[in-house]
Amino acid sequence: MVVKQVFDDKIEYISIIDENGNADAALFPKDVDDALVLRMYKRMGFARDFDAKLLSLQRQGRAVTYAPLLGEEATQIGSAFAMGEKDIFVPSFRQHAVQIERGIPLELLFIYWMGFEEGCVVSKPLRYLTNAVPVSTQLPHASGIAFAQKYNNTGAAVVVYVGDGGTSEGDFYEALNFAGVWKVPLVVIIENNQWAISIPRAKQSAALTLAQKAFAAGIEGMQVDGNDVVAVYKAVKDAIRRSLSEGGPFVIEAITYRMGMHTTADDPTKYRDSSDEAIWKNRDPLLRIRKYLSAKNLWDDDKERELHEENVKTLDAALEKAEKFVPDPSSVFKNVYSFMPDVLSSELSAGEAAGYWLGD
Ligand SMILES: Cc1ncc(C[n+]2csc(CCOP(=O)(O)OP(=O)(O)O)c2C)c(N)n1
Ligand SMILES: [Mg+2]
Repeated sequence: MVVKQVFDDKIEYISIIDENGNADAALFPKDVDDALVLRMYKRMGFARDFDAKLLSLQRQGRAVTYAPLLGEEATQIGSAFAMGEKDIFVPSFRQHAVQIERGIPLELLFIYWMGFEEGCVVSKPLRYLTNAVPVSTQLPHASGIAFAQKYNNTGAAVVVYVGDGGTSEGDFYEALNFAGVWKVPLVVIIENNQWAISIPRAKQSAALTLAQKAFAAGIEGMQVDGNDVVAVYKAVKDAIRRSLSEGGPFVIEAITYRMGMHTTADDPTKYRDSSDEAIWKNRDPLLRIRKYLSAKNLWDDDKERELHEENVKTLDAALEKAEKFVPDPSSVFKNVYSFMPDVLSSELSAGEAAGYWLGD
């Protein structure tokens, strides 16, 4: 009889700037200077203002629905800053801050949340997929796109996002399995915000970490403090570099918290303990960087106010354009495929002939 250990691995968790704004000097990435931290802080502030604007628009009936990112700014901004120009971004439906940083016009994002198909049209030459609302369907797509990058030797990686709940879907495992076998340049960011609508993380999986799900596919996994923008930046940057140089995928579980509701159709007070919310309020991703920068005399209340005023101006200008947008209902038939298949063109003609959408 033989008894031997045939599998042994570990999950590391990294955090660099803590809740009080203190940085771990030994872990601090060499390619991150004060100017970069400042830039990332400002963009987190922009993301928060964007979020507040969309929430307010929805409450006024000027947007149909919205999935807030409040609390998840560091995961999104840190990872967006880590991506290279060529890298391809594949979101689920909550990564508005990444969309903004990747250059998707603000106006288009407003148009999307106003419910118009045109908001889904990829803004070329940017390299990304549009939101995937069916949970985890973006993952097999991302694996396939990553395979194409390897096959065509483009030197680009694919960065795909999925929620904690999304890791329970078959698509998640299938995408990881494929990525592991073909060693594609794929970085999977599990944006673990502790909730999948009303299902808490503990009821989502009995696994101690979600990152360890990577191991079954022969992929490396790690956890990062998802409320620490510097730690996320470092983790994602390293993962992209490694996935390209060693031709293998990587899974990063970013531990964060959905401070708001799942979407504007949801009310978390019905299922969530407010004491939990208070704990995470102290871990606010903006607060710690503000403390970090203030201690270095790089930030103060005046700068904060100016930033906010500037953000509101930028957002209002984009919104004004978006609200003048006249949608074309036939666009639901367009942009689905690179060409319009017969079945869609005959439906489009029938619809036009019946005048379905020409009236009020
Ligand atoms: C296949 C599928 N099942 C169910 C839903 C309904 N639904 C939308 S979001 C969501 C929860 C997603 O949770 P998570 O993956 O943690 O992402 P988060 O919303 O927290 O960002 C569910 C169940 C859906 N959109 N698609
Ligand atoms: Mg979630």
